[in-house]
Amino acid sequence: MTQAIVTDTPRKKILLSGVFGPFGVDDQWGRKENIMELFHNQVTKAQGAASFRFHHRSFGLYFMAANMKTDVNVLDFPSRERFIEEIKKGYDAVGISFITPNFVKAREMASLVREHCPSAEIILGGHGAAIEGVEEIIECDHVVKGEGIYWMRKYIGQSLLDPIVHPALPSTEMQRIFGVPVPGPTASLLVPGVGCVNACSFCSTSHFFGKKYTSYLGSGKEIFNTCRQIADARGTDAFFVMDENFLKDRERAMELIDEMEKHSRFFNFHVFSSCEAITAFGIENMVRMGITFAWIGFESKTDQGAFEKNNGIKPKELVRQLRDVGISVLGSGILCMEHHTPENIQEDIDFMIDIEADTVQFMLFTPLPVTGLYSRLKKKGLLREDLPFEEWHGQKMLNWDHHAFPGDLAEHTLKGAFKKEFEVNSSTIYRIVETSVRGYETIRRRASDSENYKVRARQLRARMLEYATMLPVIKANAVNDLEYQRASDLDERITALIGKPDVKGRLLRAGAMALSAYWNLRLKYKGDVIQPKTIFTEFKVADREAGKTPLKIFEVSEITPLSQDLNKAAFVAAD
Ligand code: B12
Ligand code: SF4
Repeated sequence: MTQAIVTDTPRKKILLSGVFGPFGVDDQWGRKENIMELFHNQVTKAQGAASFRFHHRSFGLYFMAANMKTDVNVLDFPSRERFIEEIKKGYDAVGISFITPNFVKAREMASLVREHCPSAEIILGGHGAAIEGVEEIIECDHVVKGEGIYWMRKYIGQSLLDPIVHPALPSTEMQRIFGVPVPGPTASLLVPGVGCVNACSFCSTSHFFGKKYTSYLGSGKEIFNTCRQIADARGTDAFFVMDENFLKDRERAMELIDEMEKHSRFFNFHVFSSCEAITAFGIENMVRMGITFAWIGFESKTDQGAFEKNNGIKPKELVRQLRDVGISVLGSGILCMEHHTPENIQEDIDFMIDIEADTVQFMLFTPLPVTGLYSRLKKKGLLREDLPFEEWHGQKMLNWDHHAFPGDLAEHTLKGAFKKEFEVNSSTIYRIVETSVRGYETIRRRASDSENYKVRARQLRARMLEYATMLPVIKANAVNDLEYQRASDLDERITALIGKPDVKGRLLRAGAMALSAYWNLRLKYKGDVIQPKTIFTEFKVADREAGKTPLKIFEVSEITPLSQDLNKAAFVAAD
């Protein structure tokens, strides 16, 4: 049954909020390890001043708001006081989006709603909603375990068959390396869909979305049209693709390439994808698609056969091939898995270092609610249910009893892994400059192959020039002699390719040096915590009808068989 649902329900006024800050500090609500930053939290955290400092909005909130025909306000990164001030204005419903480690914050917010806005219904959503029995331990009226747009549409009485709209959003708010802002508008966000069918046992996102993929943009054509509109609105052709396994749908990805080539519009994409999907899609196609960054879960030495997605893959070779064509790789590894002991874990750490990715994420093996791993360890009685949820973030403690890693051994092992990876492979920014040089060297030789390759060579040259500005800063802050030497050699290699920096290039380098000196002082005297700014966005129906929206939004989906299926799924999920 896929007919539209339209009711005469009066419009509701809704607040959608993320949890309150401050973030990344030890207080009654959170922990210092739980930083609201991707790289500094779990990737480049040991790299000192060279760590990437990026803030990302709570994207799901804007997606839901943009797709609802009712007045919705989005409150992102509020303080507790700002949240109270907002709910005192009065709402029919307050949606709280949270993840497991932010459980206590969500519980506090729900009780604040009951106190200051008692007439509002409380809706819990996001990955924290998967916590077993959450409805009993947090005051609430609804818990949404899974996809949110369709649930919200049903809640407000909106037709589920309305086209999906995609807001034009920056993928990052703040983007600095060594205190130097990355120039130009940040890449735009693109959300083609949520979930992944691979269902790796530890994976929260796959399990949360029912081990299936729910597509918002069902075809390559829809993706292309969305990209074109967003790129024109935001003035950048680069996209950060928030999709767990973007290349898995090969047909859709190939159609996107065709569209780009047909219209001579060549976007760049940062993607998440698994080894098996990358191999099936092919590196040549990744170049044609304009992929500049790939996040790949290698997890553990593949010859242990722990993950089907990595069967038969040679990780080191794959990474080398990708970097040789200018695609930076973030390799992800899991530490303190069941087979790990203090004696054998170094082998897996060294494996992740040896693949020579641009950067590495190390995460502790963390069973999170709703995953297969969680059920299995719970059944075995190994889950540490006494450990407060604030600690369930995978960057300090294990939330299960691993007899080989008692006390703080897991934390030490994790710290040691990040430190060694940095010292052996140098800073991530150095490696990213190197990848752009390697890519330019390869692709420029193929520039005459097609218009696509010609554009890709030009893009790589521009990227190389932009990143090369950082080389003096990298040298001045090198972690060891090896990094200093590597950065000096790379600078010479760039000079040999395109000559010495011109006046503008020299000025940019001097500017970067000054900013990095300031950043080092800031770190020394004020510490490294940076809080994201509060963002309040009003999505009003009247504004939308008058053609005014706080963010540009685009109707992107046609009613395809895929979205029909999705509607069926949404009926089931919402009932
Ligand atoms: C972007 C991101 C971040 C950003 C956070 C941005 C922000 N402002 O919150 C950064 C990089 C800072 C970050 C940090 C962390 N993250 Co994070 N992050 C993600 C990521 C990659 C994408 C989330 C996203 O935008 N998805 C796209 C949108 C459209 O989907 P969505 O958010 O899930 O929203 C949909 C539904 O969930 C639902 N929904 C969401 N909220 C609500 C609210 C209501 C009311 C309703 C009805 C529905 C609803 O509807 C939406 C549309 O369908 C996910 C993985 C993933 N691919 O989803 C991990 C993920 C959410 N992060 C996770 C974790 C654990 C963390 C960290 C602890 C770091 C870490 N150790 O991994 C820190 C914690 C930071 C903090 N202090 O809170 C886990 C959560 C696990 C869990 N079960 O709770 C995830 C799932 C990754 C994983 N490990 O599997 N993260
Ligand atoms: S391939 Fe990646 S996104 Fe998909 S289930 Fe496995 S870990 Fe999750």
